[in-house]
Amino acid sequence: MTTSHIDSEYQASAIEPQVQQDWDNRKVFKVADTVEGKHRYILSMFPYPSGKLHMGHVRNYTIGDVISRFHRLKGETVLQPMGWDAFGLPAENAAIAHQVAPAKWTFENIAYMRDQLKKLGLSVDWDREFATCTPEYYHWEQWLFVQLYKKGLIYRKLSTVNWDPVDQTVLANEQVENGRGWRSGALVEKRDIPMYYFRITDYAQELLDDLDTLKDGWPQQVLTMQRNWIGRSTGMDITFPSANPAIYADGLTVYTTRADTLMGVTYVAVAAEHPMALKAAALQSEAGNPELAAFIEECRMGSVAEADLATAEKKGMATGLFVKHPVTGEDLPVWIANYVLMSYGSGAVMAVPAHDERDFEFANKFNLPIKQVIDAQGADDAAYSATEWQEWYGSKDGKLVNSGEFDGLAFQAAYDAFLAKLEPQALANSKVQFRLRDWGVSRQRYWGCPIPMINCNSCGQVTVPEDQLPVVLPTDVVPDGSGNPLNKMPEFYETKCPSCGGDARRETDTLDTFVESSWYYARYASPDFTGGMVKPEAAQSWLPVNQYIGGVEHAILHLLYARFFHKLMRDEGVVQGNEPFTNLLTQGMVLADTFYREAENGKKTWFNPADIELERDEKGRILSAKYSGDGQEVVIGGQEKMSKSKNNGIDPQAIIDQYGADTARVFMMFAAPPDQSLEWSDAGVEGANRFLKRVWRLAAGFLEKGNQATTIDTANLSKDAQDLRRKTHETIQKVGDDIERRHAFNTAIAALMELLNASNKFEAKDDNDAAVAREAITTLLTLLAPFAPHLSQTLLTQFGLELTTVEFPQVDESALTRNTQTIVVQVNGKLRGKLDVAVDISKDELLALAKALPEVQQFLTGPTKKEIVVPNKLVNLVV
Ligand code: ANZ
Ligand code: ZN
Repeated sequence: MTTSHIDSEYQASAIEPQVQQDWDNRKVFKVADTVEGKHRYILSMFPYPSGKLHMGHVRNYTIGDVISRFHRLKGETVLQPMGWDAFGLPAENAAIAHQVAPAKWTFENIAYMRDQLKKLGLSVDWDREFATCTPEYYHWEQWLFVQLYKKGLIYRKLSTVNWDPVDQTVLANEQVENGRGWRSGALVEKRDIPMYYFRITDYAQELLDDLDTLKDGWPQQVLTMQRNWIGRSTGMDITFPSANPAIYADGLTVYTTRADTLMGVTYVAVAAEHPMALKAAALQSEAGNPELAAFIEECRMGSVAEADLATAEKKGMATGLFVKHPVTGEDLPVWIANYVLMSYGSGAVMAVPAHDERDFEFANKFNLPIKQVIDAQGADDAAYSATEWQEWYGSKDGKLVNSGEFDGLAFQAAYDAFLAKLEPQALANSKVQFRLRDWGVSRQRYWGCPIPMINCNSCGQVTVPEDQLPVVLPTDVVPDGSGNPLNKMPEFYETKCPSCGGDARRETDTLDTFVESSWYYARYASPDFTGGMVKPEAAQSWLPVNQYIGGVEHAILHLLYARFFHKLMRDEGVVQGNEPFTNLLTQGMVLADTFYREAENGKKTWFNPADIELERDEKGRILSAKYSGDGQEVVIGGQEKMSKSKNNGIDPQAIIDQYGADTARVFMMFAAPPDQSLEWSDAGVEGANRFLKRVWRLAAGFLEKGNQATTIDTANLSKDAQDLRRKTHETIQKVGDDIERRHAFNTAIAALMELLNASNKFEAKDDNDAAVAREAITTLLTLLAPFAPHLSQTLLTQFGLELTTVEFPQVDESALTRNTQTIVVQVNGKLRGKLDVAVDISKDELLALAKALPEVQQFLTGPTKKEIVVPNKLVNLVV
């Protein structure tokens, strides 16, 4: 059965290209758009074509590949696709830096990275590959946009952006550094421009509720992050009637989750953009007081990020207007405060400085009254202080005080009582509020999916007719950084209004790139389909994704948007089911050592681990580190996430070139459980490589001997052969469970290492033994295949097995049971001998054998007085 001679030593560089070529030639990982029988869809988050692979990619794609290959061994049809998240800002930045069109840059990167991915040995159906920047893909994104716009699920409204007045361009938040444009250095301004929004808030409740259906398949932590982001809160809208109806007729409505503190309100605060603030500013400006208007402008210029607002220094100004307390009728001043967001609730808060930390800080700063209305119960009888904030002031546990008729009520009773009093006067109603905001998708950028809208002076916004889709993005454009180049291309924007036929202007904004990554998983089911987003039979066959794998940095936005899109597509009749990803695995970070030198001025220079020579003691502990460039010492900075800023990224290509993909894969899977941080270690990589070399030698050594026996006569196995068989079948059981149920790839590999050791120790003395050894080795190679597929395939071929058709081995239950056992024989409690006997031996037989042992007989000086048998363990003869 041995088909050809193989090298006695493992040579990854010799076998990996051959095996990969074989997969390509035979298209062994190709699947059809429709499938019958057991099947599974495994997806690792697709990469952005940044230039080259990093270790995070390698880890992500290896995990997905191990799971895919495992299920293929189990006889299932597995879809594992790969593609490119190809629109986005880095391509435009590269264009500006190197005068190259984003399309060209992107496709060159894709070509390079595709080659790298292939070298990793992924079992991907490459015929399904696509890049999201192609019209064939974004055509259907535009189609969906049009449907949603017509349904009212997309709308247009003014919103504030960062504007760089020198580059004449909109900046993303991360392009603003200390209030200045990252390229021009100009002071950034705020501008209001029209943007398109997806009405994701319409789905807020469903997005929240359906998290419950994912509780067995998703990490708890990710579910919590999604829940918090959606941020459902229940509270009350309370209206404070105007005290100056001549100036401002409507009252002021606030949203509160602490209606119980109503009697403690000492002022109300509105956001700078609130109509009441604007009204007051206009009035004062007319009267020759421009301060309020100036203050509003100052607030508008500040950061729009919510996190910044919460921690920023409290700023405020009185509007000069008043409202009436809805219960007492008392006049309360209306302030503008920078901690109130226009986009949450009603853009106004009832301030209760005694029980809310932000109000407390604000009241102290501006000398506003503070009135305690909740007692200090549960706070060790500590007294309330009007000058120092205590954590428990914000607590809901306590009874009302200083609240007149409401005194003594607890939270819920107080809520009910205020509602009962104010609702009949139309001054209050219960309200459910979500933190989630509608999703603004317009980007004033070139390298993105064109928004399929036309602006007509007479008709307003008109959708591009479906038969004119896709709106194709021109690809031969090199942006220069001064605004969106599409705005300078009449050949792109000049068009006719589909509605009135008059001259009109095509929308030049493009979509947020999160839109492309929100539905790519569905497109993979039928990537070439020209009749819609997904072919119905393909969606039916492959969706939802059974196992999704990716970084925890996508735990909130990407996953939320993809979940939202699945529901949008479902409601459009494109897909079925409510959720796109049944199971989610979030992989941990890849860490590596950091090394640096610190200059006099404290500035650190970081050295790449590849350029560092380590000196170790005999136990392998690092004594010192030297930069190979100058032989001088550097400081050891400890393990950190691989990043450009710490210069501690290790290039996967270098590892693959030196050791091969199988070593890189085995190291990554062995070094840590997939959801934990993985510490890069050269020693670990070498260890993985040694393991594979030993597997190779074991197999090559066996083949060398040329024994062809395959039939195991289980009734006549030596003790050693029985032990090896038991180990083989225990390993099958453990590896299967570790991969499938626990995703504990590291312990699966550890079990394979044990099987290797047991096989190495075993010496075959006859054909039966050789058949047992063959079984152990082919099992080892098969179980190793998900991790080291090139090595496995190459060696299995030598055993007459074909990896792409071989099946995951069956556990032989009978091999797991121990047939023989070792029994200790004592005389008068002292160990005198040992017996290997069948497990089902009778008591009489065992005693007879024990007494017959020569090393025992010499101590049996007379007839035995007592004969003690502890089953499966020992015999004690007392004389
Ligand atoms: C009075 C009060 C007293 C409040 C107290 C809190 C504690 P969540 O739970 O996140 O929904 N709020 C309402 N609208 C706001 C806005 N536009 N900008 C900033 N803050 C706003 O938060 C609801 C609470 O946040 C509300 O309850 C309100 O302050 C504040 F001891 O009302 B509370
Ligand atoms: Zn028109």
